[in-house]
Amino acid sequence: MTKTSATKSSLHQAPFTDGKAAEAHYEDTVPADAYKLSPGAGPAGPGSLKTPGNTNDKLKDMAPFRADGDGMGLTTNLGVKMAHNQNTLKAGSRGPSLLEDFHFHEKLSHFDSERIPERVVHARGTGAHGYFQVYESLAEYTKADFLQDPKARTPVFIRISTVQGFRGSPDTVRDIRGFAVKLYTREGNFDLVGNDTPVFFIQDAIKFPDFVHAVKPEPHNEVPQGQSAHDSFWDYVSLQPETLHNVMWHMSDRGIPRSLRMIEGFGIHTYRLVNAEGKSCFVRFHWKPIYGTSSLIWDEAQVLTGRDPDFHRRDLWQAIEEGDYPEFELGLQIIPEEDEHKFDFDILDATKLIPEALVPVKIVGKMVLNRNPDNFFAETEQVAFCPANIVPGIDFSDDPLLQGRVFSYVDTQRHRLGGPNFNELPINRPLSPVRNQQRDGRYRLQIDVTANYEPNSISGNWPREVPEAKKNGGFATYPQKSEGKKVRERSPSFADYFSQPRLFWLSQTKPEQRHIVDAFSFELGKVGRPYIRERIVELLTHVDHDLAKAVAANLGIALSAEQLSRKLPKPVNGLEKDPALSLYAQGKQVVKSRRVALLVADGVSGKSVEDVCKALKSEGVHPQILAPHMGVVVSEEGKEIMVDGAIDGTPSVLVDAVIFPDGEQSLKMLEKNGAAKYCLRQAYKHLKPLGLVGEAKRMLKAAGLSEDSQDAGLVLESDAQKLMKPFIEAMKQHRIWAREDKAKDVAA
Ligand code: HDE
Repeated sequence: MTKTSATKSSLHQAPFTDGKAAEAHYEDTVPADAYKLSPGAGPAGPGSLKTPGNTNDKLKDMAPFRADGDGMGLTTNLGVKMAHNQNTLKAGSRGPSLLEDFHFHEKLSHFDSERIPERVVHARGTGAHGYFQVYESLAEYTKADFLQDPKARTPVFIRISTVQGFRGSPDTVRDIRGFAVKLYTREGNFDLVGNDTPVFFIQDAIKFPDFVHAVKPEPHNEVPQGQSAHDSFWDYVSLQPETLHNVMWHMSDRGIPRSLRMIEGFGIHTYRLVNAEGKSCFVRFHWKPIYGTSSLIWDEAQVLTGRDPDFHRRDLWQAIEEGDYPEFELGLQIIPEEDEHKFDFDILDATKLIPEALVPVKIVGKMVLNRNPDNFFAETEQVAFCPANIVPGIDFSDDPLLQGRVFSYVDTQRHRLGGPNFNELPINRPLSPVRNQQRDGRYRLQIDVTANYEPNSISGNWPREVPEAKKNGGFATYPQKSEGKKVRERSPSFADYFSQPRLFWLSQTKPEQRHIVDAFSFELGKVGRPYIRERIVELLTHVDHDLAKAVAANLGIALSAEQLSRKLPKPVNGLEKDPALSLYAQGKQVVKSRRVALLVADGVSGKSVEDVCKALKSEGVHPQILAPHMGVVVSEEGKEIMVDGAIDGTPSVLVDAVIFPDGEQSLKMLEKNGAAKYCLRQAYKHLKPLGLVGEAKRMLKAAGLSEDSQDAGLVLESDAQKLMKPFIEAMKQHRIWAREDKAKDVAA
């Protein structure tokens, strides 16, 4: 008989009433150290405790019988080695195939079942492994184990996704990005399933299917893919003004990020933190990218959907392979319980952000992504995130959107991953032990041996509840006071739809504002029904007159005097602007890890190339040598230079900046090379820094640009060493916004 089964029967125990009593009671029945977190303990059981857990130990009994893996032989799914894998079994080499070919049947039928349903939203995504580490203990706010010890690393898996498109849709479409992080803590999995905007489109989860139906491709022809530029989306927006705030973010440059390493992540909802004393505060979670925030140019994003539909996925992968590990700092906006009502908006409303200028983001730790998945399907596709996955020390607020999400994710995952046991898949499996009375179902991996009900006496009433405790206790919901009539109503405190969109608009830099106008104009230009376009412009008149006027002008809509004299919302808690809402208002960009193309041909100045590469590498920037052909080019000094890509296969949209090194022969060839000239013109149009060393300034004329085009980002210098300082400075601007008007006049 095992240790716990010898303890007192707990069949007739009174329910626990308070933490202390529970702790005492608990110690009475289970050895005191039973629940010590033992890092080595696998999911099978409590390690130190010799109790019948729900274990896979029985599998060990088979170990002596296992065959040695001999060589790399091919087998069936049942381990039978196969002598043939290229020809089906036939009656004669030209004869009919035979029904007995079990290997053929297995191979084909497994293949036939390879696909699972894609996610109903966020189908297109890419993942990475890494770890999270807190900078200093957050015991003051939370007892969550993974937020206590600055020396401890918690493994993470992250999946960043677009929302609208199908699994094979392009990466660079205008969309919100999902930002889902699974932290495999020693107290169970904590999933922070957020987006790259701090607000959501709707206030109540019951609207989600309507919203998603509206934004997804139109039902009659499944057009458009990966786009919100169509009637049903804008129809919905026009009828649901609560969507407008997230729509502003969506129409801003945030909708077309330069890289998934350069986006912010937001938990959006207000959550609770609870410390060991049971004191709670509200919190909003932020992920701040170490690589800064930056976006693509809209035309560039569209070109990329064809030239490299996997642009973001590839960028993330390459960065990890090259050691430019994406890093995001975790930030918390802490709101003491007593401050819940001190804002002009309701902190339970997910369409409202809490301006950082009002509640600063406290940076508390860092996530580093340092390992690519080994298998896309097993990891990125099968990973199941769920806002219901929280750990002791973290709890929900009454945000009605969050509460609906707690239900929806597990529900969809049962459908998508084929049953209730998806958390046993390697990517979802927690690092902490799993013991309970849940049983069976499709694809059960665990071999359960304890009693399948509680209370029980046949397994020593094991496993049983773990009382709440100051440290490493069981999860217990924060005892928030809650009472009210059952109603289907929205709180009047959710009713203001325009103040925050206005704050967002006013906080943008001039170029960002221009892009928002362009994005509204582009999207609404694709809307066939004029009355939908008019209703959106009407909504914009409540946000800002300049914005509404500019969009209306592009759509050929005349605004009435009443629309133009509409009273605008007042500042949010007195705040007119918050630079944290802009991508660019807060200063320079990080150049490390960016890519610069050097266009060369035979006869290029080797010294020029060397100087450029040296200067770039010293900033952590990756030079890419592009030439009319693959292989090598021979410099004017007679040295071979390895080519990284052919110019026509590596368009300028794949890099952040372009340099033409010096060298008479090389330039003569490039002046006649259409792809090289196109590269220069396209990079100019996309506002990228350009460097022309020495005689390379001739390329301007060849590309149909003039020396008048010169600006802070079009750097002409007699030698590479002189060029690199201003060139790197220009790269720190990310794009040369001052060029934008001039660039519009240049033909594509
Ligand atoms: Fe989701 N969402 N969502 N969502 N969501 C899903 O779950 C849902 C919402 C988010 O990479 C689905 O497993 C409802 C807000 C991300 O696997 C589904 C509501 C935020 C991902 C679902 C919301 C998100 C999802 C589809 C309204 C940001 C991708 C597949 C209450 C805070 C996770 C799946 C991944 C995925 C439901 C609103 C983010 C259908 C009902 C708000 C990042 O269950």
